[in-house]
Amino acid sequence: MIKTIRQFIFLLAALSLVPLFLSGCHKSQSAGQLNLLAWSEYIPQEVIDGFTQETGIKVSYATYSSNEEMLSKLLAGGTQYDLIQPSEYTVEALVRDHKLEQIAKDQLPNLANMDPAFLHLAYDPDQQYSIPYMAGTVGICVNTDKIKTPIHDYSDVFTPAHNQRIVVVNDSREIATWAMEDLGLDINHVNADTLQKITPVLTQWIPLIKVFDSDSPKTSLLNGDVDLGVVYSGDAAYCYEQDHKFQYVLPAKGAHRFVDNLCIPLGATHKHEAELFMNYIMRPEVSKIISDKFPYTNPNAAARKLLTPEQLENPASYPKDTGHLEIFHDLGAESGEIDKLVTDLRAKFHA
Ligand code: N2P
Repeated sequence: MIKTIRQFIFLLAALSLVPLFLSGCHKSQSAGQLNLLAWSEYIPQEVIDGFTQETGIKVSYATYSSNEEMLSKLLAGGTQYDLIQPSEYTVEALVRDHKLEQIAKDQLPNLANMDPAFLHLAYDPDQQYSIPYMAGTVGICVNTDKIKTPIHDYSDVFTPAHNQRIVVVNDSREIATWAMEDLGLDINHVNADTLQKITPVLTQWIPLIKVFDSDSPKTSLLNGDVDLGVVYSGDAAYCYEQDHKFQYVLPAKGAHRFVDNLCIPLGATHKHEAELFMNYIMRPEVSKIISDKFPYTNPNAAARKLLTPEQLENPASYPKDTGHLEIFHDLGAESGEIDKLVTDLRAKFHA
């Protein structure tokens, strides 16, 4: 008897799966595919699901935590990606090397929603290869319950008093830039002399760091594992939303202001799907979902109108320009030298 009931239940379950299976087959035959390679913790699952639901296009979503990691995944071959999310300096390099598809702008009516301040920037003056996704800065997030001394600059973060209380983004170029800013060096021209000058500074700073985390630097701040850090503004903004004891400080000597973009790698097999996705995320109500989840600086003017006053007053999402915000340019071969320096120092102190 039990056996028969079991068989019956099994039959019912199998039958209920049939329509699902059929519709699945049907969709994969008619609908497209989009292979997305994006920063971790940047595109809400809700946005991806909404896109799939509306278009039937299945999205496969791989992540990375630095531009350099994205480039190596892109160039490694194997998986063919249709959409990538490079920062300004990486768009510059990809355009120069003819590695991007030209975007069909007639497919992007929602481009009209974007704040012109984020369009036609130097890395893509004719807006042929990129659309801005989110912008932000890399700055200092301080738990003011724990840190009572004033924090204005990198040198206030990296002091022996903060030994093993610091989180930083796990990104060699960002880390080297803080030492360059501290020494008043040009962050976009790196040579042997620069490397020699920043080495003693980084040798002091790197051993003090407890956590290297680009995926979610907010986590160790929120759970009290560390008391301050140099992190992405979106992570600091999220901490501030949770508790105003987390304050955001843009280092007085200078900080990186980034614009992350969506671009289509040359030869992408699903270019049309990629353009549909670009246009979808530029809808104000979709872009708002991104800001709700990852509170960076939203370059979509129409979406910003949908944000709450609290969101727009968040000092990490929409900071006052200190006059010392700088964008990165491609460093060419020197970027490998920087990575080697930082990686070697880390290996030395964080065995
Ligand atoms: C989101 C990553 C932010 C990108 N987790 C910094 N360019």
